[in-house]
Amino acid sequence: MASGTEFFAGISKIPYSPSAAARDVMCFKQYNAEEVLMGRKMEDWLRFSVCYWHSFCGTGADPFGFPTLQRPWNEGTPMESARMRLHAAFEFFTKLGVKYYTFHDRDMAPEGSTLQESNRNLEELTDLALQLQSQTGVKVLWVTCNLFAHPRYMNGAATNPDCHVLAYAGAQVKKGLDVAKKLGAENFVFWGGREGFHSTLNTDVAAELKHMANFFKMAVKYKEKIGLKCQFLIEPKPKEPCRHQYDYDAMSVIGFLKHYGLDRDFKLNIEPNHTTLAGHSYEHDIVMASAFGMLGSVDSNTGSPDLGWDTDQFPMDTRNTTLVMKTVIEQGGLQPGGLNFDAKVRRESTEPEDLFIAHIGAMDAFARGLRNAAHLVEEGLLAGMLKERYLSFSHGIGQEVEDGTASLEQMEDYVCHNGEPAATSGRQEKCEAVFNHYV
Ligand code: XUL
Ligand code: CO
Repeated sequence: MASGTEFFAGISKIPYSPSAAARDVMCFKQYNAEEVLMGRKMEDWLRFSVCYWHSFCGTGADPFGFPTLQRPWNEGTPMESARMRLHAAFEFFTKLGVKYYTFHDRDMAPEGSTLQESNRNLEELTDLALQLQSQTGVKVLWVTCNLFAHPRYMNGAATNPDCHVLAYAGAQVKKGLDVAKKLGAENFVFWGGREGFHSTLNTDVAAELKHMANFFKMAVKYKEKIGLKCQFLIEPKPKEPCRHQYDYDAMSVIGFLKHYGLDRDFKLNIEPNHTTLAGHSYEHDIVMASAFGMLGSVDSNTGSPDLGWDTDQFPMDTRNTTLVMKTVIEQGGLQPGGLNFDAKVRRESTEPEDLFIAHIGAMDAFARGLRNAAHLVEEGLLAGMLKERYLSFSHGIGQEVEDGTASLEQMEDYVCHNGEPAATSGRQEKCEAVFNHYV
């Protein structure tokens, strides 16, 4: 690396060793980037990405305790450490063999005391990022603006009651879009961290939602103006930090986008940890977003639903990864989105090696999920059972309901001629047993 420092000394490129022993965890046992499954390389189905904020800015600090993770790149002035962090991150990406990364503007470069200074910092750091990208071939899956950490955003960014704050957020997004273009980002994410409220008594909900929609319209317009070709994504989350978040879950965001005529300009970045916080099952929002043609990307992580807050753990459960990859295969892939590890090692996992082990384990869990899902989809047993369950819609009156041409009079006529419908088994346990065969 050009910085001259090797941050992960003693660790070389992670190999694929399918027959390695259980105790060998610094190798892939499932993820074989070049292997072709269902006509596509594993790396192209999975499109893994490492996130900058948890893995390179994270310190292990939590609301109850100080940093536990001693990272050599977090030393020096904010600009010095930003440069070191970038070198460390690219060393990590290349050793791990991941082709994409994601970042917030303020992870990449520190915020200055004015917008102009922040923009200069970001310009300098993204010059270096561009250089490292072309040296290594690593690309940006998505970039996003941090519109939630600075105190100015405490009452919201695009939904702030003060338009001065909204203007600051707009200026920040303008620069973020310029950076996305400069670095060739394939997507741009909006996560509405402070876009919500704590009390209905001090909040004009209708006004805030309209302002947020108009804010997104400004972003769409600027994207078109500068010829930025990336996909826009909104990431739903039901709570944390706000009590009520506007982008509660997939269906709330889809409803919002359709209401304001933005559904052609945005897709969704679904984070399963947020989905379970909304009280849904792990795969629920993946399936719902995909059903509407709106599943753009996945923040691959998991939570501890028994805790009820956002723990951003690495996704290691192969049942969950199989369910996600089943939907991804069924919709023909995630491109230009991918599987971004919005996940952090536990604050007790203090070794630099733990950062590798976490990513390797999660990549293997997804590779295993991909293998399982490909097998399941190729054999078509579940798809056949589903087809059979809805067979009555393939002919006669069912076909007319399907096409939207039927009337209530026809329904009445049909029942008068055919009487009571026969009971049919939903066969849930059979589906579960078949699914388990592949996991
Ligand atoms: C917060 C979260 C964010 C977004 C990007 O819960 O998931 O890190 O992914 O701002
Ligand atoms: Co996320």
